Amino acid sequence: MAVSGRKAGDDAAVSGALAGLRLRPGYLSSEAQRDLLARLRAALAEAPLFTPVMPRTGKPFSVRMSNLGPLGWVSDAEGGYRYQATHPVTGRPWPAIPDILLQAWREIGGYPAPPEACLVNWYASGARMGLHQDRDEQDFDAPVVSLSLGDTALFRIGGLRRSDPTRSFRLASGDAMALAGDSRLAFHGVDRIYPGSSALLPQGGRINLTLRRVSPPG
Ligand code: MD3
Ligand code: FE
Repeated sequence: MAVSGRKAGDDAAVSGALAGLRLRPGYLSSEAQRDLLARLRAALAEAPLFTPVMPRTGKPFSVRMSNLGPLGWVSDAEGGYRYQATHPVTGRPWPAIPDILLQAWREIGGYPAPPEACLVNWYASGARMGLHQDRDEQDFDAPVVSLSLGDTALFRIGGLRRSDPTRSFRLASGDAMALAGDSRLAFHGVDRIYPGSSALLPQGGRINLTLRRVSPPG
């Protein structure tokens, strides 16, 4: 297991689900982080952050989102969670995934087909993401590759059932993570953001990028 600091009391359900988790602290240099941020700002000018809402209830997420690539993840009260080729507000196609992210997918993901979607999550200091599974994709054999920018987050991951025990660790600016195998369907979420923990974003906050395959290759 690539996560260090395992404690007594971690049970088999959690360590099993974490078997496919690979954490790469400091994967992006400061220069690479600034370069990626500049590309993201340009992309977000074309595809502005939107506020997804939960299916049926219409309750808004505290995280704002956008996407890059041929497909993007969206959610609204009527249509629910889904991937689509266009921005829900502008109706335009999503901007391309920058090379630096495609390179991260190749280096960390180890999957023979390119990502189809890159979800951009933007957290203000009070934003969080409740425990959930990512199961809106048709290809669970492909990994999810995550990159973090800006303020540090407290990330939590459990097992394949919501009731399984969880463990938590921090994700800092420049950290990368690949989720494959059992970890691909593990429950996970973000409990909090640590304001002022990074100087990358002048206004504070955190950006998480997740590269995903939606459909099986071929
Ligand atoms: C574990 N994002 O976008 S990144 C998400 O920090 C999401 O914004 C969190 O959960 C964030 O769905 C966590 C790490 C991550 C991403 C995808 C996963 C962990 C995952 C998919 C399956 C299991
Ligand atoms: Fe998720």
